[in-house]
Amino acid sequence: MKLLTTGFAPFGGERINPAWEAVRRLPDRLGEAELIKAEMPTSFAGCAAALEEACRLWRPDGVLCVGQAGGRACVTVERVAINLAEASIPDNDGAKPVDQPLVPGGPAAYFATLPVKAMVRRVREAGIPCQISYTAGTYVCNCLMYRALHLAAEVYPGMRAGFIHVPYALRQAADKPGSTPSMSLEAITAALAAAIEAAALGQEDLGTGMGTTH
Ligand code: PCA
Repeated sequence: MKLLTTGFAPFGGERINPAWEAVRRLPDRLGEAELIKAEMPTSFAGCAAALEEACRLWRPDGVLCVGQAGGRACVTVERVAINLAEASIPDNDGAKPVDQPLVPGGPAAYFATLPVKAMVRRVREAGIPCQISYTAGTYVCNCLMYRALHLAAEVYPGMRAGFIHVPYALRQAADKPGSTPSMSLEAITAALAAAIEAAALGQEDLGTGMGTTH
């Protein structure tokens, strides 16, 4: 499986983005996956254009995008992307959309088409805390996940897509309040590797119940 794996540029005053730091540390081959790595601009418009260009160029069988979720304590595999751009801080191009659809007239939401539960289980088996998330937010990460799934739906049938959010790296949390959760880049990279190995098996997702009660 040719898997386009992306991470974002730093944003919001951070000096690094743990998503791209971990993605760029991954090997070029992982199990059944041949990885193509690309850094995405943290910009609503820019990431959509960069993703379209990368898909046109590489024709991947799958797309796994990775982003920073500062404040989350574990690795989270996203289940759903929504057709909404609503920013509380400007993106790296200064855009701050409010109540905007990402794709006017597009579906309200898309579910991830990578095997979310199998990925979560594999990351946990690697000894790293991991959960399913049912919201990728309304900022640039949700935008990229929605765009990838929309591109698959409209242009590249059969291309699977999904998204993983990762916590701050240790060094980002070092000068934040003591209760700020973080994870080592080594652990984040190992989590991505485990998730990719599961995704690259190309199987249907597990039938196990994993949801939340609130
Ligand atoms: N995280 C942001 C955008 C880029 C990133 O790494 C988000 O969760 O939307």
